[in-house]
Amino acid sequence: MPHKEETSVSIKELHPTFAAEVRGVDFSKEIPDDVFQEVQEAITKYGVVRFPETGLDDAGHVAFAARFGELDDVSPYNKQGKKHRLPFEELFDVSNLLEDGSIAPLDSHRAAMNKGNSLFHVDSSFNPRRGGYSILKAHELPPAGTGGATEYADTRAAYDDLPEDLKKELLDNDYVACHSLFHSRKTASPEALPGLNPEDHFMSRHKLIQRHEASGRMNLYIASHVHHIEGMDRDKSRQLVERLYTHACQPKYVVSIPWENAGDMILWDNTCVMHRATGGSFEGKYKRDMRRATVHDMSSQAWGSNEKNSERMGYP
Ligand SMILES: O=C(O)CCC(=O)C(=O)O
Ligand SMILES: [Fe+2]
Repeated sequence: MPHKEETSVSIKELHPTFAAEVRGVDFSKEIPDDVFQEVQEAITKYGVVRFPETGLDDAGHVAFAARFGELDDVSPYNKQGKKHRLPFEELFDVSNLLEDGSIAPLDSHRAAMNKGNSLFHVDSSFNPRRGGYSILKAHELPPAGTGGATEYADTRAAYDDLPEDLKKELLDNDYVACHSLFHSRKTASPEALPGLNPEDHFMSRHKLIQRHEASGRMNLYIASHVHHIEGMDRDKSRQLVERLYTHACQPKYVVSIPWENAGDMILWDNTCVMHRATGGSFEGKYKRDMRRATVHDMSSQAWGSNEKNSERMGYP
């Protein structure tokens, strides 16, 4: 074994099976290759990596994300007539703010669409090419103690713990799940998007059980976006999706990571963990300005069973 030089990086585990905090990465300058490699090893192993107080601005955030691969952007959302508040198309606005920077009223369409993020999900599984890494940074936070943590669920551990007979059924049948952004939005806010039937729109198809290539471990690729299992009787499909989703969302697979300071950043791998936003007393009262860059998945499973095209979903 060649001797590996020590870097400044230190790792603290945040949960018994996944998620870690990484300190000692100096974001104020170009990150050396050996440090970046340690970050890659950490995200492969832990699925979620928290970097406290990065000091990164929007441009630095986008540049860091771009080191992982090709970035997704917000153009499909803006095609629907929305104005983008942020200076980069590669930054998704997951704040509780309107386009003019004011707090979105709780009864606004913006708040209704944001509610979808409070269900455990993976990013962009509803597009032909799914999301790989997401990198979320706090720009402005509500006062401490008013809520707004982000939670993560370990879907590799959830798969490992499934009963053997269910695992066998899943593997033998190699089920494909159909994902829709409209479905999760309607689940979270049934009154929003009236007259819109997810079944009239594109659904992205991805294998329900797949190997997470970077770690070699099996993963249950499920999310609030899953509308049904292809080719399965609808009642049976609903029961199976509900059973697997409820299983993966159990508290024992979940870690809650609070945001402490502006500049805190969390990197996660959508192909082996789910995540969700949580509410709190800040809602409707204080700004929570969160910005996210998402890297297109680059594994062999990135496109699932979808046609390779640049179509992506957005909502009105
Ligand atoms: O606001 C959060 O805590 C998470 C939002 C979200 O789902 C995302 O950034 O992908
Ligand atoms: Fe998300």
